[in-house]
Amino acid sequence: MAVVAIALAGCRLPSFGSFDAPTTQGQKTYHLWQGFMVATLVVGVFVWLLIFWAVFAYRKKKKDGEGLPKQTRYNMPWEVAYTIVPLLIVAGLFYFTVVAENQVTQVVANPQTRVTVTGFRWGWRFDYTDASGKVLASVVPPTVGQGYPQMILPDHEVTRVTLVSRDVVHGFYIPAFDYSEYAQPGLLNKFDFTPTRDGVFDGKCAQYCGLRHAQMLFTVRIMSSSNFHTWLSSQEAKVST
Ligand SMILES: [Cu+2]
Repeated sequence: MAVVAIALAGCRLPSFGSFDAPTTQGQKTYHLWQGFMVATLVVGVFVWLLIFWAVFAYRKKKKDGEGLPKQTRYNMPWEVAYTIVPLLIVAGLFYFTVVAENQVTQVVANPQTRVTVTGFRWGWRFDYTDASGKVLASVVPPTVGQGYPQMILPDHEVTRVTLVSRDVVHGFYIPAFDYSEYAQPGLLNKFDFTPTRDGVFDGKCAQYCGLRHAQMLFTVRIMSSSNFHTWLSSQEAKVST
């Protein structure tokens, strides 16, 4: 059933409340979600049909006397079947989840762009570096009340995000990407984003971290690779002067 569900996920299915993510990684999660929802619907409709069939076929009729009707129990083949079939369904969902998670967390050896994202009370900063760790550009939060910082990503290129926290645990969450990751002090969480279309998306802290947690907002802008690299070089000039 799960196999059918995942196969169906390739078609134009509704989003079922999730986001049609603008990254190849987010697409894996998106399709997993669609597969889960189709599997859920198949099971749900099957159960509803059984319920309505039982309600109508075994309703109390005129010819039935008083008292309980014939009681049926201990049907071994059926009991074994309805134990094993759900176990198989859960095993299938588990399998596809592991496959999708591995695809989402897979990192390439040589990403074109690297950005260190630092969460702190209460904001985010984005430091673009080269492979050696030299800072090429920094996006820091504007002064309070002057808007929120923006992380810029190049389209159709791999960007390695190294996520860290300066103080407590924060949640780096971009709903439209179908992705969330903890920013933890003393830990470097690494993952890749490979954007597939331009746009601006909202991000926020998803882990309650104190008084101004609600102000830990940011946006993500995906722009063409050429525009991105023009922007990056203009920032490099600023950093070096
Ligand atoms: Cu936070």
